[in-house]
Amino acid sequence: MAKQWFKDSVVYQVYPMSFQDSNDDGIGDLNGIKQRLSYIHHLGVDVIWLNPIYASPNKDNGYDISDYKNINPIYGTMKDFDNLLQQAHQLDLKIMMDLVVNHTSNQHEWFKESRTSRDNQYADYYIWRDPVDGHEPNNWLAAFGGSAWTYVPERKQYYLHMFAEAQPDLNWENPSVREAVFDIEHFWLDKGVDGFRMDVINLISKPEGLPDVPSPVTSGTTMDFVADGHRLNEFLRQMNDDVLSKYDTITVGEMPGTTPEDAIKYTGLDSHELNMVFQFEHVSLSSNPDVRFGKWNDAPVKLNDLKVSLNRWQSELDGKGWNSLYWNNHDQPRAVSRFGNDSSEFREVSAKMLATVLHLLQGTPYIYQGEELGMTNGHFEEISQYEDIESINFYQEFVNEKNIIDSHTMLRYLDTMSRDNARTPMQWADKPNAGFSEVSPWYAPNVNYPEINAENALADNKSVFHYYQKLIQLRHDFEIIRYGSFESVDTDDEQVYTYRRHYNGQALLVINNFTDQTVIRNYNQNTNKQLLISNYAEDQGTILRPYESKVYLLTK
Ligand code: TEU
Ligand code: CA
Repeated sequence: MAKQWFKDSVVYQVYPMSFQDSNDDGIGDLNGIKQRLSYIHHLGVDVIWLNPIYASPNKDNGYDISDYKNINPIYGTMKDFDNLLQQAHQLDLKIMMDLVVNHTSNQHEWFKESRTSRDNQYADYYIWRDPVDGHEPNNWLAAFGGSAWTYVPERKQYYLHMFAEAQPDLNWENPSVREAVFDIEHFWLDKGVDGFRMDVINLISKPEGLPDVPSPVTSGTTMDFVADGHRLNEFLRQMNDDVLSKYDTITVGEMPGTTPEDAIKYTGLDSHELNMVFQFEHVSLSSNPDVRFGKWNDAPVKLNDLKVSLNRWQSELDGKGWNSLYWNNHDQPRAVSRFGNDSSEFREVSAKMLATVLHLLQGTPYIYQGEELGMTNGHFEEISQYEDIESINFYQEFVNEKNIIDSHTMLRYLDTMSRDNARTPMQWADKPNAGFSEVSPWYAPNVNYPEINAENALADNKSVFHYYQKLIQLRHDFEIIRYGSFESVDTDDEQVYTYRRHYNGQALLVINNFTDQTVIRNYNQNTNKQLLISNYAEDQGTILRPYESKVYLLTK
C-alpha cells in the first residue's frame, strides 16, 4: 500500500468560536488557539483542522462566507492567522482549512450583484430558476427547514439554497465559478496552509434538470437525492489538476449520504481527487420512525448496526481508498453521550473504550476538541438555550408552525441530536467560565466543567487525555495500526465489538465491551501476546468488565 503522510496523521478539530478567548470578548479567537498550541502538540496529533474563520455574518457559525480572503474580525486579523500558521509549523503541526464552496453567504459580493439582474457579471454564479406555475421550481427542502428556494423580486426568479436562505448555492456548471474557487484555494495554499476539509463537497454537482425528489420529501431525502451528482468526479478532478496536485496537501471531502462505492471513486489511489471523505452512515443509524422528522429522534444506536456499518467501510475501502475515522464533530452530539455512557460512573471508561475502537481502525482519526477530555453533551432543557440555526428552525417548524410534534418531545430530540451539544466552550479549568474566557462567553459552558476539564486531565495520568495520547503514540509507532487489513470477529455479538488487524505476519486483537455489565468472551488468542493498551489496570483474560477495552499484539 502506498504510504502518504495523510495516512500517518491524526487530526485535531478546533472549533474556533468555542476553543479559547484571548481578548475578553467571550468569543474564541486565533490568538487563543495560538496560546493553546502547546496543549494540542502535547496530545501528539499531527494536523489541526480549523472550522471556518473567514469573514461571515455567522448565520450558520461561519459556514456562510462573505469574503474568502479575509478573516472574520471576531477571530482576529490576517496577521494573527499568519502568526498562528507559522507557530503551528514550528511545532510540526499542519493546518487544514475549512473550504465552504457549495454555497456562499448572501452577503458575499458575488451574490449581492447576482441578485440584482439577469445580465450582470455574476448573474450566472448561483442557481436561478423561473417560477413554475407561480411557485417554487421543484419540491426540494432545505437542510435547515422550509423550501430550498427563495424568490427574489428584482430577478423575478428563485435561487437555490440547500441550507439556510442566507446560504445560496454556487453554480458549479459555470466555469468562472470553478476558476473563482480554485483562485481561493491557491490564495490559502500559497500562504502555506496544508490542506482543506471541503464542506458538503458532494453537493456541488446537481442532478440534471433539477427534477423533483420522489416522496417522501424531507430535507434528508432531498440531500441524498441531490448528492453525488453526475459531474462531481469531473469537478473534483479539475480541482486536483488545476490546484491540489501542485502542492503537498491533505484533503477530506465532507459527503453526507455517500456510499463506500462512491468513496472509492473519490479517494482511490489513481482517482486524483481527494485523500478521504467524511461519510455519514455511522452517525445516521438512529432515525425517527416518522419519516417527517428526519434526523430528529432520541433512539439509542444499536451496537450491531454500528458494527455492520463500520466493518463494511473498513473492508470495502481496504487497499482501494482511505477512510476518515470520527465519532463526533461540531455537527454531531458528543461521542461519549451518544455511543458510550456519560454517567459519572462510566464516563471515563466508556470514553476510553470508544477511543480504542476508533483509533485501532484503518484510516485517519479525527478528534473533536474536548473529546480527549470525555466532554459530554450540553443537555439543555429549554429552547431558549439553543443557538444553532438548525435546532431553532426545526423546533419552530415542527412545534409552532406545523404543530406536528409537542414541545416536550422535540426538546428530547434536540437533547439527543442537536449540534449545540458539541458547541459549548472548551473546558480548560475549574475557573470562572471554564478558563475559556475572562468574561461571560458567547455560549454557556457545560455545568460539569469544575470536574471535567483539561487541567484535571493533565494532572491525572489515568485520564482520558493521557489515554488518547497513548493511542496516538501507538499509531505512530506501529505500522500495523496504520496499514493493517481488517477482519471482523463475531459480527453478531450484541455486546462486544471485536476485530483483528493483519500486517506482515503480525496481528492485532481489539476487544471492546460496549455494555455496563461484566461479560465473558474467549477469542482463542495466540499465547504469544502483548497487551498494548487497556482502560483497566489488570488483564483478567476472558472476563471483560464494564466498557473494558484491550488491544493485544499477536506474534507467531
Ligand atoms: O454540514 C453538512 C451536513 O450535512 C450536516 O452535518 C448538517 O450540519 C446538518 O446536521 C444536517 O442535518 C456542513 C457543516 O459541517 C455544517 O456545520 C454546516 O452547517 C453545513 O455544512 C452547511 O455549510
Ligand atoms: Ca475573543
